[in-house]
Amino acid sequence: MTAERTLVLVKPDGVQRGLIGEVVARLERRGLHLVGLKLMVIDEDLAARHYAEHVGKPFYPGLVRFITSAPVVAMVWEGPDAVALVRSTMGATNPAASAPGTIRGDLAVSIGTNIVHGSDSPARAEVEIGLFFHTKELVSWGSAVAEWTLGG
Ligand code: DAT
Ligand code: MG
Repeated sequence: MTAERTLVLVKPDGVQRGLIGEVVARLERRGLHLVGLKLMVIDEDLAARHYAEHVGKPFYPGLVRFITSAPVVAMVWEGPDAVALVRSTMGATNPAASAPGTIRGDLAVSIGTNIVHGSDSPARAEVEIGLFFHTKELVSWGSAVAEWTLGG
């Protein structure tokens, strides 16, 4: 089985609202495996690299202002199909369209402040993990319950 990795951010609104534990708990309960974690403030340069695909869109300046405005929690989660599993646990970008039961569908009302980021493809995940973490900050550890979550 190939384990995939993906970058997750608890965005400034999630940290300010005390939802770090809520996001971590949902991903842990889903069965994914945490391999990197840090609290940090994103600077303008990192924001520009992370959100490069959105440069030039009308919401881009506000997005950069928001993501650099207060600390975030950056994490790397691992598991089969980790990218897709995180995206489905997050819910749709616009909370008005996010299904109840998802992080955004349960906890967010605004597209600008939607609590959580997750990489949108395995290729993008690799790039984003490299932006936020040094290889030595990622810790691989054997999960004693893996056979019960991953089907052995
Ligand atoms: P996602 O975060 O679901 O991957 P995205 O990559 O399309 O969504 O956009 C990145 C973030 O930018 C998103 O979480 C919130 C913000 N954003 C996207 N579209 C927006 C819009 N139309 N108005 C305001 N903010 C927007
Ligand atoms: Mg995105």
